[in-house]
Amino acid sequence: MTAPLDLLDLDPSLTEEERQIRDVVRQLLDDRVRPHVADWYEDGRVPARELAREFGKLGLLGMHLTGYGCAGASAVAYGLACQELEAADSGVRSLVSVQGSLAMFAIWRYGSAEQKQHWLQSMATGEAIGCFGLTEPDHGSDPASMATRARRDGDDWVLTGGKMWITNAPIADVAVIWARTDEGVRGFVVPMDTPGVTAREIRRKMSLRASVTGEIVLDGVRLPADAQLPEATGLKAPLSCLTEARYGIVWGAVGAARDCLETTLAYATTRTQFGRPLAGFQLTQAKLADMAVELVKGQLLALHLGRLADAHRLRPEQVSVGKLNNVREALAIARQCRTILGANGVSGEYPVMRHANNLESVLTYEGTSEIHQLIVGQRLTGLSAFA
Ligand code: TGC
Ligand code: FAD
Repeated sequence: MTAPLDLLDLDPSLTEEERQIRDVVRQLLDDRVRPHVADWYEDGRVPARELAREFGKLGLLGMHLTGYGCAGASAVAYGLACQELEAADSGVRSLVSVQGSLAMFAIWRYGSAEQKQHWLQSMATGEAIGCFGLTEPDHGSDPASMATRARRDGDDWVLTGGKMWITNAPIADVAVIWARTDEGVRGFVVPMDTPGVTAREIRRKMSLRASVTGEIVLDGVRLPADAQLPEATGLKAPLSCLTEARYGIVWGAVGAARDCLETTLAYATTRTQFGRPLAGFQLTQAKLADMAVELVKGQLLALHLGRLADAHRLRPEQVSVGKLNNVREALAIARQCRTILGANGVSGEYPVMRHANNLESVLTYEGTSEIHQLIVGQRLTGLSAFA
């Protein structure tokens, strides 16, 4: 028997191993995250280090990478893990995405043997936390215009500038920082205790409150020559890291939507008005049916992209199709679910408005919806409409 929301029987099309990984991740989140996440969200505090160690023990950090203690899981297995993580909270999925798909991936793909040896094992266990600094206060969607500068001084590099909206920055041990040099954009592995580096937490977020976000100031930060990622030349390098993280979001967003819909189905079948369950009204059923259809379409899309990734055939603009559709639809589902819960929909006792608020960030980060529309538009027309 498949779950009622699995209208298309997708579950049996997963392998036994994929289902097992998903179920183990779901259990960890049921035990360690779900009972507390509403409080973390309300307080704007999350025990990120503790969680990272627990996720590390389960092999979730850099899960799709190989070597250095990483699990070497398939893209579909990693996606299923992201779906479960974001069903708990988008901020918890972000912790894992930024660590594994951005910071670790950048070092794993573009780093020297020494950089990999030094950082990857401890990042895989969650002992060391990483962050990824691309966005700046004045340059978000257009990282090619970044102002952070790295200049040579003898054999050293000196970095000056600032990064904004950086997930995990205030708690990170290491940052992958992207900066402009005379030769173009380059990446640097920057220990956060390097003199000249400061990180300040961004408070008063109304979204992703169970995630730590910060600003990084780089004030004449002197780094040895070997801090540079040797294989990263040009903007293509950070953009390729984004493709990794965006892929996880394709799956994660449907996790948040699924959690909203499961909550709402249970609520609508038990709450009565006018002498019958909310779920018995045709208008409610129309909403539930439309949302369930969008959910399975999103899951199908994620699975299709995952199978392409495992066949090494996934292209960045295909990831944009998934990120654009699944985040947009997940947010629509969260908002619609909220209406069915009535006043309870605005309460933190239910996860729905938390997911809706989180998805506002997810819609913006890793490329806004408009940026993904333009990426797809460029693929369709052959014309770039960015600038
Ligand atoms: P453009 O000329 O199009 O591209 C420059 C070079 O990069 C290549 N490329 C990619 N390669 C791999 N993956 C991708 N996704 C790629 N996109 C482009 C491209 O082929 C080209 O290569 P080459 O060999 O010709 O040099 O660059 P552009 O300056 O026109 O910019 C294109 C645009 C707008 C799509 C890009 O700048 C963009 O994606 N902007 C959005 C910025 C963004 O998404 N930032 C995210 C920051 S990290 C974050 O938000 C983390 S949130 C926390 C979490 O993940 O949970
Ligand atoms: P802008 O680029 O100023 O865009 C504002 C609006 O203008 C958007 O609607 C956008 O779509 C639109 N727009 C921009 N250009 C165009 C165009 N050419 N055509 C049409 N519309 C356009 N960044 C990191 O580097 N690392 C992180 O870890 C990270 N974590 C984040 C965590 C959170 C909670 C948030 C909210 C953001 C995070 N970001 C991170 C930053 C994120 O990637 C940026 O916010 C995002 O790329 C958008 O940039 P911006 O906010 O500067 O918006």
